[in-house]
Amino acid sequence: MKCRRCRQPAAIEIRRHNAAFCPPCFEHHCIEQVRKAIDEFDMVGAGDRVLVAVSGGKDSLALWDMLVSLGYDADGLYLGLGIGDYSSDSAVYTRAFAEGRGLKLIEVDIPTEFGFDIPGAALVTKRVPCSACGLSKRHLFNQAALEGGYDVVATGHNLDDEAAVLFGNVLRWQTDYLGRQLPVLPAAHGFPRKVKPLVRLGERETAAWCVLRGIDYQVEECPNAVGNKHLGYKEALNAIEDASPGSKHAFYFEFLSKASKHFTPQAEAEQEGLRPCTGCGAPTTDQELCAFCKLVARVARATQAEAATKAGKAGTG
Ligand code: Q46
Ligand code: ZN
Repeated sequence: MKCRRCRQPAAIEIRRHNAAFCPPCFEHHCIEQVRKAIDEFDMVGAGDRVLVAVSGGKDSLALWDMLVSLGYDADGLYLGLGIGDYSSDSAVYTRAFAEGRGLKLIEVDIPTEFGFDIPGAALVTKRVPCSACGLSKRHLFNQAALEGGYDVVATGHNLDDEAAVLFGNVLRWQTDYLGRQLPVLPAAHGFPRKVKPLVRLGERETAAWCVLRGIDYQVEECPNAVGNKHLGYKEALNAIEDASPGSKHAFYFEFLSKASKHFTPQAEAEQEGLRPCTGCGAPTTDQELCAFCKLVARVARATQAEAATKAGKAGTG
């Protein structure tokens, strides 16, 4: 197989594009896909400061690397979730990447700063860990961006992720989610702009990018991802993609061009009722405290109650 661009021997085949590339032309292909996504959806303007949400995995580190390669002013934000070895190892990969390239990394450690970890929050709320995790990430990404004066928060969601989320939302016709499933959410109501510049790249491509660029990344999945619906949807779509290359791209991009506009009015209406949280000032549709402040208060109450029970037992024992 020959490289589509230079006719040298190819190293990676991208069936979706009916193309194969040698290593240097593959890097060019990835950068062009990111450039195209940014231009097509007006993701980042001239002079914008970008905060990249980095997890230590292949997608977010590849994204940070690509944005810097494209000349953007991009710093990283790492959230310590307190998920055992997975979190401590992810932090090591993220710091090594930033230090090795002289990039600025902001770290927010949830256990240190807010007194809980994601597994603990899941126990208290009696919900799956991803619920407290997603809520905390959204809140803390917004907060860090606003505090640091960033215009844009960029996340490493790739085509496989977005197609799988779309698949799940369509299976249940979750119209509120469908209205917000866009590669760009504009800045509004005190939220920074949110962008997903990797929507034109699949996860095989981001993994290959990391290998070619010598980026060491966290290969392990979060233990809480094992067996979740999202992975099941990815597998189902992979089977369809194998039989019919290009299906994922068509599913997601045709949704954006033909269907998403039917769902955005509902999502926009929900944004109208926003007011500042009485605890932290973040915009919220809830009464008084935002969902994150409620979570912090709830975990603190549970921890105090547990401590009081223990002290009581020690006193009577
Ligand atoms: S949401 Fe869930 Fe992820 Fe958080 S708890 Fe792990 S799997 S890290 S993308
Ligand atoms: Zn709040």
